[in-house]
Amino acid sequence: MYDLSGKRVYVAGHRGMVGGAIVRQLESRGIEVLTAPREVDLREQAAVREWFGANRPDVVIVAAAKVGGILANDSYPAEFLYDNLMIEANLIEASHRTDVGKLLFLGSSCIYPKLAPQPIPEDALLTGPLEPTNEWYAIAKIAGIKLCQAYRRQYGRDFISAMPTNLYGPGDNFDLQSSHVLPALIRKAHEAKLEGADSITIWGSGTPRREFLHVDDLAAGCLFLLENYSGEEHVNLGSGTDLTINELVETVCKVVGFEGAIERDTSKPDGTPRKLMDGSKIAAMGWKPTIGLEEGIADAYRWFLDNVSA
Ligand code: GFB
Repeated sequence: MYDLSGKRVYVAGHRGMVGGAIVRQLESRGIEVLTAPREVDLREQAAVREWFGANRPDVVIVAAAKVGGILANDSYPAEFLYDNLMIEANLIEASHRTDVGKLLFLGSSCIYPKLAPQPIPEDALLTGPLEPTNEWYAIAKIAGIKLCQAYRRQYGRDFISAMPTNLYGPGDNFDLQSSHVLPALIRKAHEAKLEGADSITIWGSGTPRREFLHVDDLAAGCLFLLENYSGEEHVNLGSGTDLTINELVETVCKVVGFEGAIERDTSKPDGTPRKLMDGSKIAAMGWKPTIGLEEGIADAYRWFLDNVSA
């Protein structure tokens, strides 16, 4: 439907895990990638307008966001709401002004109600209250979906949205305070193994269920949607399988080679009880992920060893 070859693609957020994976995949296909230097603060409307005016991309991928795990979301509600609103509003509006031919906005599975039906279909959006630990981020991401829809309706812009599930992989944030669960577990298990510790401590009860997608699968799904989808409704991007945090801990410990005990700090939040997305919409278009969880964790662990713990 939309051929990316020969297009100049601006990846906003190229320094992050998601943007980095998308850049790798575009470059491997020989597609020209544009990135903005660090000095262009995407929260500043004038700076964003100026960069778009000077660079005029054909395609825009909105992978720039203030992101973090459950504790970061809960601790910094102002930045998670304000920064994300500003970043997406500036990028989407500047794309409209400069006649960008196609835009992909990336959201998050936390846009859905806390107690949404499982697996969560796209039309569960705005049918119930959000999970309180991340409602600030979720509200910003819902606004981004709506901005894409509004510019599509009013101006006929080909702006689409994808909602990824919990992501992990090379380039992830391994800081124990601000990271998501998977990189945190890799770090905890690795350091405990090196120190010969008897146990690691995980947050919450371990019973919440989560779905994980390797970031290279996500990047492939994003390019697939850019080329094959044009519609108002956002599209779920997941792996199709979930597991409990306790099961995830077992898998991470197996990959890392840590055999000690697991302690639970129940003063930390569990968050939403389950978050498995219904991937049938993108599956019907002909896309599916290819990286299994254990294989994907081994890849993320290799990246951690080479880039973080080294
Ligand atoms: O990945 P995570 O931080 O975020 O936590 P969410 C997932 C689950 O893992 C929660 C548990 O039940 C945590 O309590 N957990 C166990 C840990 N040990 C740890 C640990 O050491 N670190 C962390 N971080 N968690 C995020 C949202 O929710 O999901 C974001 O806050 C975003 O907005 C993202 O949507 C995809 O899956 O709960």
